[in-house]
Amino acid sequence: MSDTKQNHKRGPRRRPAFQMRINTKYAPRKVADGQALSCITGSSLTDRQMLDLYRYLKLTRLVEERIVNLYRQTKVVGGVYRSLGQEATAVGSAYALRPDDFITPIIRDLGACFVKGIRPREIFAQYMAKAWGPSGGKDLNVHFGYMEKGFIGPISHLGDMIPVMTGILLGARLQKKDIVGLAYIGDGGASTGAFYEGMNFAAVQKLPLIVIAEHNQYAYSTPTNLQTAVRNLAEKAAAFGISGYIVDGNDVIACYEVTKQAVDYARSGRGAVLIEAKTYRRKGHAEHDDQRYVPDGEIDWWEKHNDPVDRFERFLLDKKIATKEKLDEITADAQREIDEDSEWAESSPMPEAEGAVYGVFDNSIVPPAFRPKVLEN
Ligand SMILES: Cc1ncc(C[n+]2csc(CCOP(=O)(O)OP(=O)(O)O)c2C)c(N)n1
Ligand SMILES: [Mg+2]
Repeated sequence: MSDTKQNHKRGPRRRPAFQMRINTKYAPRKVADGQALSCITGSSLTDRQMLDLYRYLKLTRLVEERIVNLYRQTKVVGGVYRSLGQEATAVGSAYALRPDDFITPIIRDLGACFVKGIRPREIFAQYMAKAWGPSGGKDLNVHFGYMEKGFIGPISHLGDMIPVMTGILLGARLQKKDIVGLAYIGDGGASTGAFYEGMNFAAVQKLPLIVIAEHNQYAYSTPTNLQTAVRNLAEKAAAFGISGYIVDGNDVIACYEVTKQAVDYARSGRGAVLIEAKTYRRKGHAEHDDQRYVPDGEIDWWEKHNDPVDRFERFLLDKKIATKEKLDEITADAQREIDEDSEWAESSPMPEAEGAVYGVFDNSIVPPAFRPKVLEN
């Protein structure tokens, strides 16, 4: 009996069982006692790009500090959610995208918004609910998007932006657009049904979706081990038959490199990727959270030993990519922009009350008879 016949008799060849593949090339590394953490070497980034990354990291930290200041002066409308200690994940990953690629950030990803081209002045205006902010003073301060700059504003419901980004990528494929989508999710959000449905559909359709699961150890006050049984969020990739990566979320270069690899993979048509970024949320869920549920010494340890900005500074100085003076100059320049921009935002107007009726329906197609009086003026 020939081979062909034998195969025919047995039916189609069975595919081997899915092998769990978690790529740990960029995962956190242990260092010898007493040795300070730095960043990975062997990057494809130029020195100029590295200094660009440094500026984005500092800008994120300093803008958030200014927002906290404004919040304490009661000028902010709504809550303030910091990304303190997590800035490298957002900045490094977004830096691996092209300008026409899309992101959907969550509350810890201000740095990704800067990389996508938003200015501090727009952020300050947004937080103070001013008319010149991206959402024109409407909705929650973190609910804003910027289609022209390639980012989709999140809604509050955890997980829901995963199927939304999946839909965007399916739409883009039908329109023959070559874009990649990067969606961020927290460790808590990665336990929602929406996350599973969105990931599953993207995996089946081989859509170019990259999901960065920011494992910052808490969801509100709940430690991760009390809400998911996996030790590594990357293990969830096995449920969808896609590749999972673990990255040191506090190493900005590792975050760039792992995302770059995932972007190249997704763009070449091989499908979705799940990246788990191991990091730590040094502030409470929001400014009003006093973190009394955090064990003593934990936050101090991360601040002292694993701060993403300190690590990158150490790297840039050790590798002689920049001098201390150069880094101070970049910081002063970012600070200058922040001072100018927060002043601009403070002096900008509050929205007109009538504006509330716009942006809900497409007012250009509402028949005049049904238009509220206010739209006729
Ligand atoms: C479906 C859903 N459940 C609960 C909430 C309430 N909620 C808002 S933020 C949050 C914690 C989010 O934690 P995580 O996903 O780990 O993100 P992190 O804040 O740590 O970045 C919760 C439970 C929500 N917004 N949506
Ligand atoms: Mg979390």
